[in-house]
Order: sequence, then C-alpha cells, then structure tokens
Amino acid sequence: MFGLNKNSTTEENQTGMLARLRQGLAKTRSKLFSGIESLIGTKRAIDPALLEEIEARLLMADIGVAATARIIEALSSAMRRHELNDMDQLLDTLKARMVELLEPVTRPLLIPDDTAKPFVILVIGVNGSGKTTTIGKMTSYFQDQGHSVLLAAGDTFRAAAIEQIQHWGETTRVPVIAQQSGADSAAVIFDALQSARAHAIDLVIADTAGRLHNKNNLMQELSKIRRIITKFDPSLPVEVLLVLDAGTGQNALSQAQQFNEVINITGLVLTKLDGTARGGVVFSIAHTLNIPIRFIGVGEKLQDLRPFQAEDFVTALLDIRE
Ligand SMILES: Nc1nc2c(ncn2[C@@H]2O[C@H](COP(=O)(O)OP(=O)(O)OP(=O)(O)O)[C@@H](O)[C@H]2O)c(=O)[nH]1
Ligand SMILES: [Mg+2]
Repeated sequence: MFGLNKNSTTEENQTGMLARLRQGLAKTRSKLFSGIESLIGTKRAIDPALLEEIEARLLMADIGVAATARIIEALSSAMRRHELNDMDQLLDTLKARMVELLEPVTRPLLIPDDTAKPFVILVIGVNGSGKTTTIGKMTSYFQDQGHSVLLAAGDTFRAAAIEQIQHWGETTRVPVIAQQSGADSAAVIFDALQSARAHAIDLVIADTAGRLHNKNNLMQELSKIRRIITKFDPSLPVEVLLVLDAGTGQNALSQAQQFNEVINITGLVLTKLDGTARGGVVFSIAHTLNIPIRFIGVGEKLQDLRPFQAEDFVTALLDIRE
C-alpha cells in the first residue's frame, strides 16, 4: 500500500528528463529564438538594434516588462564594456542573467524528518490548472524519495473529481480519503489528517475545488480548510501549493495575487509548459511574486513533473547551439 520503490535517479534518467524538459519547452524556445537563431553563425554585429530585437522577443514570450528590462540592462552594460564580442558571449551572458532571475525561486520542496507528521501539501488553483494531475505526479515523486503518502479528495464539488483522485490513488497504490460529492471539503481533509496520523503516514496531499458557485465561496472554503489544518495540530508543517497553468501567461500572475490575499501561498507549480509558447511567464512570476517554484509540469504522465531548477530550465530554454 505504501508506494512503489522506483529508483529513478540514475544518470540515464537524468539525461532523459533533461531531454523531455527541452522538448517540453520547444514552443517557448522557438518563440524566443526563431529568427534570432538564424543570426547565429552569421557576421551580424552585436549592436543596440540586436538587443532591441531580443527585447521584443522576450516580451512576446511573456517574460514580462520588469524581468525583460533587467535582462536587457545587463546585456547593454556588458555590451558597453565590450564583453559581447560574438554570439556565444551574447548567449552566455543572456543565460547567466536569466538564471540569476530564477535562482531566488529555486527552492525544492523537501519533507523534513524532524517535524510533526504528517507533512501537509494543500493543492489549490483555478479549475483546469492541473491540480489533480499534479497530485498524482507528486505522489510518485515523493514515493521515490521514500515517503509514504495519503491523498485527500478535497474537491467535493464535482463527482468526477473524486473519481479522478481515486484513480491516481490506485495508480500509485496509496490510500485516498474521500466522502460523497457535496461533502464538506474541510471535513474530508480533517479525516485524512486523522487517518494519516493513525497510520504514521509521512505526507498528506489534499486536492481542493478549482471552482465553486462563485469566487467568494471558493476563497472562504480555502480559508476554512487552512484553519481546520491548524486546528488539527498547529505544529503541522503545511505547504500551500498553488498550481498555475503556464499557458495562461500573465493571467497566472493575477491568479496568484488573488489567492495570496486569502491564503498564504508557500509554493508554486507551473503546469503545461509542454503545450505553450508562453513559458517565459516563469520569469515574470519569479520576478514579481518571489514565491518558490517547487515543480514544473511538462506533460500528462507520472514522470512529467520536475523539481524546478533555474539552471536546467534556462539551459533547456536557450540551448540552440547544438
Ligand atoms: N500537457 C499537459 N497537460 C497537463 C499538465 N498538467 C495537467 N494537464 C492536463 O490538464 C487537464 C486538467 O488537469 P486537472 O489535473 O484535471 O486540473 P484540475 O486543476 O484538477 O481541474 P479541476 O479539478 O477542474 O479544478 C487534464 O487534461 C490534464 O491531463 C501538463 O503538465 N502538461
Ligand atoms: Mg481536479
């Protein structure tokens, strides 16, 4: 019942994961570089006009005005110092500045050994952002790290939502605590905490509704769930994980701001980076919100979730020199 022990940290898998990330980011990469790509290897001068072209592309790929300004300022001053003498130097500087922007939010989600159990991951986000799928993937990820997991079917609004999380429970062979559709979500999560404690389970991952009758109801329900967790045990470590669909671009930012007003978000997951050309929103989010990006989703399969890593991400995005 407690997890499949898949040893997926071999070097081969690492390479495979990087290749998948690179493939997942293909659309964003081509938005950034189609055109610029063709300049590489040519004798085109690295001049302010080229920087303007890069600036326009960064903006088009949803990197955002503020983050783009930071990158372009850094490139301009490197140019003035005569440090950008060829395309390789330009790309290296661009990469370094982009990594720098993402480093503050590269803080993986670690489950500590020495805190009260269970560790709680409360998964929130608008409907369709990828919450339930991410829960399935995270279950597998944390099992691989040797943790036991229990799932809470906290989205009681849609009957199908309960079946969906039960399906992930079966796939990953972990228990799922659920009640009937329409039940009180906070009560389901309270039950899950009790069950996890009774069975000494390390980690409870709770699903929540993405949509209720209206936005106010949703926000009230989330606050109530948060209070119930504290009531169960005020010393429990809780990660409030907001799932954002990267394909929604700048909209993802305003969602994060709205949720953050009612519940203190401690981490983010950016999903569907594989299907979008707007992957640049990661930079905008990092620059504006400064909330750790725990994971990114690059597909629908169990293995399509990666801990977010600035260096890997930027390498996958900029690697056009092979
Ligand atoms: N391509 C791709 N699809 C994804 C990813 N994550 C989730 N999806 C798909 O997005 C759709 C919505 O995902 P769900 O996990 O059901 O989203 P949710 O937030 O739980 O939605 P509600 O339960 O309606 O609030 C599903 O078809 C998923 O397979 C991803 O990283 N890449
Ligand atoms: Mg769901």
